[in-house]
Amino acid sequence: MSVELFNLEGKVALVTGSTHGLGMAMAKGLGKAGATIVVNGNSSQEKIDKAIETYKAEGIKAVGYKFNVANEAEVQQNIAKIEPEVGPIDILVNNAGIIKRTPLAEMEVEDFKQVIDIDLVSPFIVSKHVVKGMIKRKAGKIINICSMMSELGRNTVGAYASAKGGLVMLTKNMATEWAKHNIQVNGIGPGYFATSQTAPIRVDGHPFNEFIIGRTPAAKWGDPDDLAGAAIFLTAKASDFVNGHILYVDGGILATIGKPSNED
Ligand code: GCO
Repeated sequence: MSVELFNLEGKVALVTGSTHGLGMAMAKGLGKAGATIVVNGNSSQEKIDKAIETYKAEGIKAVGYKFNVANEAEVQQNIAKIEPEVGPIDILVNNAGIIKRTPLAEMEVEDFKQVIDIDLVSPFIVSKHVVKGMIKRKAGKIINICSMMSELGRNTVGAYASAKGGLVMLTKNMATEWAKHNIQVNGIGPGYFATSQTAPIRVDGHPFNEFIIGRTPAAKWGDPDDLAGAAIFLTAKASDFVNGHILYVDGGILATIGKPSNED
């Protein structure tokens, strides 16, 4: 097995929502494998600048672009700047996402639509504008960040689950249309990870915290760094014939029905 299979030296990787959390952990993995990271966020320039410092402190080449992935005009303008300023985008990770935890019967339509817009429509928008260059160059790697909720339901996260379920089919359809151009489009489905998004349901004593630990064969929350290997694999030469696949990184949750609470 050659290390070349996992080498990203000379590649440019745009990772949306990479100022913190899973996006940052995956982007760091790609950066350490040699890629230049295009860091994206939409909350503030300060947050992006701070993230860039964190990447650079770890020896990673990183540049920042603030834009809203759900706004096509902003996406288009920024992609048009990134390509001449940093280089052609070889790798795109559609990671930016939000969650709203509200029972469906009480959820405002506007809130439901906002979740679909950011978690499902924006991977389409960003990919649409990045893939044009990939098609011209006859090479590209795209990862869509899916979820346990791509496969399973859970009370209060219906909008998020609808978007993440849709994202699996978007991944398969992108792979179907773009594979002939030597573009691989795959998904990563993270299980339950310790991030700011899960902070409210991870606190000690919260019933959900214990539930997840009991439900996960690995018996723990994932560490965001556990995702780096999957991200490197799906953006490197090692995965050149892997297309339309969802790689679940979940400590085994989807492999099992779970166990009664009185069982070891
Ligand atoms: C929830 C969690 C999940 C995770 C993750 C699981 O409320 O159930 O927030 O949805 O964020 O996507 O894979």
